[in-house]
Amino acid sequence: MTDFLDQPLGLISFLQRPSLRSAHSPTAHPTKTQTMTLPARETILALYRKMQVIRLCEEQLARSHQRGLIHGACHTYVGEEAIASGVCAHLKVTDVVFSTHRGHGHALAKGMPPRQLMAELFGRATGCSQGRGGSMHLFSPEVGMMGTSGIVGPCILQAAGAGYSFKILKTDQVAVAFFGDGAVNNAAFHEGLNMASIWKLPVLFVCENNQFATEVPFSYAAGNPSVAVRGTCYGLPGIELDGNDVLAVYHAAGEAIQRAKAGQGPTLLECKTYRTRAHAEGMGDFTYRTREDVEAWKKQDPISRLRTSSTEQGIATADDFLTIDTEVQALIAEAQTFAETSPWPEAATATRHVYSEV
Ligand SMILES: Cc1ncc(C[n+]2csc(CCOP(=O)(O)OP(=O)(O)O)c2C)c(N)n1
Ligand SMILES: [Mg+2]
Repeated sequence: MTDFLDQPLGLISFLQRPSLRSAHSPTAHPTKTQTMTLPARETILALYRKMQVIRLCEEQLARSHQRGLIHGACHTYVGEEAIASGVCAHLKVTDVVFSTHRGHGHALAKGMPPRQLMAELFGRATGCSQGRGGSMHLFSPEVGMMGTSGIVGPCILQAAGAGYSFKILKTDQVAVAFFGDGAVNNAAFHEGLNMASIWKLPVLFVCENNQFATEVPFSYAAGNPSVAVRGTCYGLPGIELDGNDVLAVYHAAGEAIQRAKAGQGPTLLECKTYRTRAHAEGMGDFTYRTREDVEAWKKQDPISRLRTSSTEQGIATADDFLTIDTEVQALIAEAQTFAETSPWPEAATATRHVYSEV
């Protein structure tokens, strides 16, 4: 048999090689058993609401992409909402987030209004980057959203750099880097974690391990399937958790941010999750993973999981969730109308913001 490595990359069919398929089935994905105190009911409902804002916004963006309203790429965060929501719930407006190509959820969780996000993807002057950036250049320093990026990896170094300046300036701010499993074999990961560790910087490294980098399974790309253990290599805590459990993420992020702010240095969180839409809108999805895998992971949907566990435990009622759903639907509908009816940037201003204007 021809060795896999002898084949041109284009001929590789991952589905023919079971060992290259997703390493974690939704029923077998590891969850660190922790004793967690449940947050207050208001916090749980706020987490639910934030996840719904991200989900409904992303679904609306997917429809808009199909209608040709979006200019440039559109990578949705559907299925991964618990991570941004659980982490950002602890952040103040002065704390900062450095994001990825899949960053709509990070922007919304950090406080960007959906209308500003949608208008940006539609290329309108009312977008957060005045319609010049699109999905992968979402900037809103006013709310601590320091940018999405089409380049995999640098957000890790940028967050370490921000942490370094917070340490020098003796502020109580924290910097967060969100990144995918595709970033952890990039040099930025190793340099960033090591420097943050030796200088005990107030940084939180959040790996969103959705098990694929575009179509490449992490189980194929990584000699060691655990990202969390790599923290130990650099002398910082690495915690693996169920990234579809918003309360687990909220709990772990809360402790990590407390450590960072107390001067005890950075933490690495590996949040196991799964994206349930294609890598980017308009791309095919079933050459490297199966419909069955995706359907199985949809059953681990973080939003329905929170709704079910909260109603079962008597924390909230079906009516509470329905009220939130209705409010969020109205918010997203308003954002869509705002974005569609917003003006285009003036052509005469096309060269503004290219060079510094003093
Ligand atoms: C430095 C760099 N290398 C390659 C790419 C091409 N690329 C775009 S998205 C992507 C996959 C990233 O996977 P991951 O980090 O796991 O994020 P996910 O898409 O799964 O959320 C790659 C390799 C890039 N944008 N930047
Ligand atoms: Mg990935």
